[in-house]
Amino acid sequence: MPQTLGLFTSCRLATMVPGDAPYGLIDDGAMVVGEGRIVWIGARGDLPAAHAHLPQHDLGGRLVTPGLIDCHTHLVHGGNRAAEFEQRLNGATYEQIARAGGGIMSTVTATRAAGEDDLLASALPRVDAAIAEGVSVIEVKSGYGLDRDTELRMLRVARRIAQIRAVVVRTSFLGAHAVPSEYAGRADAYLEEICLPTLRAAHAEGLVDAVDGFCEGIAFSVPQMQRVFSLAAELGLPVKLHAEQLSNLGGAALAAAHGALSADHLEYLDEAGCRSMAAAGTVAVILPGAFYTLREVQAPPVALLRSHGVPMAVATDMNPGSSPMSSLLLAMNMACTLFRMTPAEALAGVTVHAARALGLPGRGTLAVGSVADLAVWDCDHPAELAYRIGYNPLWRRIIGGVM
Ligand code: DI6
Ligand code: FE
Repeated sequence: MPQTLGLFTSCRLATMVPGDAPYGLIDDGAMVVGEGRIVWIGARGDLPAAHAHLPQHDLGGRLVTPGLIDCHTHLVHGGNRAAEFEQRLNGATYEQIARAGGGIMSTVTATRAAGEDDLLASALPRVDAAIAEGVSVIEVKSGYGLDRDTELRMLRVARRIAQIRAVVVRTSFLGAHAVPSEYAGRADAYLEEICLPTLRAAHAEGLVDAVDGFCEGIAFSVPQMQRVFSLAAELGLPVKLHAEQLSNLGGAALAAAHGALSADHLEYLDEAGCRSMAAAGTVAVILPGAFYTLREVQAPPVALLRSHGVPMAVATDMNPGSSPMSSLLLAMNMACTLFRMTPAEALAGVTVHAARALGLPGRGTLAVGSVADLAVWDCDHPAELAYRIGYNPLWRRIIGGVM
């Protein structure tokens, strides 16, 4: 729908354009938006006379950032695992719970049992929590079906979210998330008979934007992930990977060798893996919610990633087991407090670098040509976004330049 030009004034702009001032900050900014995109942006005093008489929106001196991007979630799933949380706090171990059919398989069971409408209904409050914090793009993975019908159903639900909420959804096929109990001890057979054919089917239905996997001792090995990535390449789909979360299997180097958009978690990443990621331009997605929930002790090597110039994104990993967290603002705070990222890195991690982790040019920064999806905050300075805990200063989102 064509839109007339509009002018936003009286705002502090955190453009997040790399290389500029910290946060790409413009103190007294102005922004001209048309057709859903930014047409002009800069200091108010530099506004060209041609734009000065456009209809004006006064933002009351508030802070404007790009709409936030949560680039790693498992938000479509059945049930929850609060009972297991309670069991663990009453002394049961994760292994005991898993052996009793709990853990990830309990979510698989609940997800398989849920119809498409039920899955959608249970996902929406989580989506709405993200939107309420200024999120305008959210990634959603499959991976709790582990059979053809349920994997496809999860991805259809993800697509439906974008039809009923003002949010962009990017899907990742995560059939290689876990080996389902009916294939216990037969991971290769699961890949051959279920995972790979389901990826083809999901792609044929237009349900897949990227291909993901869980490369870990308890999940899939490097050679197994290689098979999944080969099919992704054949289908022309970009890849990403849960890598080095609980141990170092060399997953990050594998991902980088396949030109991955991102490698995610990375607590056990070593310098060689870091170099491979830097050379390939693969984004490191930092997920403090899982680290916190699992009470991990080895933090991802943030200083190493920084020194090698690997772009770092930050995401919630919103999932019912290892990261039952929907707050991207809290993820930013945790990335700073637990991992010593700076507030500027945390904000870049949920904007410009998150966009890159999803392969979305034209998002995550405020620049001429960028999509005018904005978050407007009752804040003076962008460091406030990562600083507070459990406090949401969002004033409103502006989607496609529309107030
Ligand atoms: N890494 C994780 O921590 C989660 N998935 C993954 O690939 C675990 C998901 C769950 O416990 O449900
Ligand atoms: Fe995950």
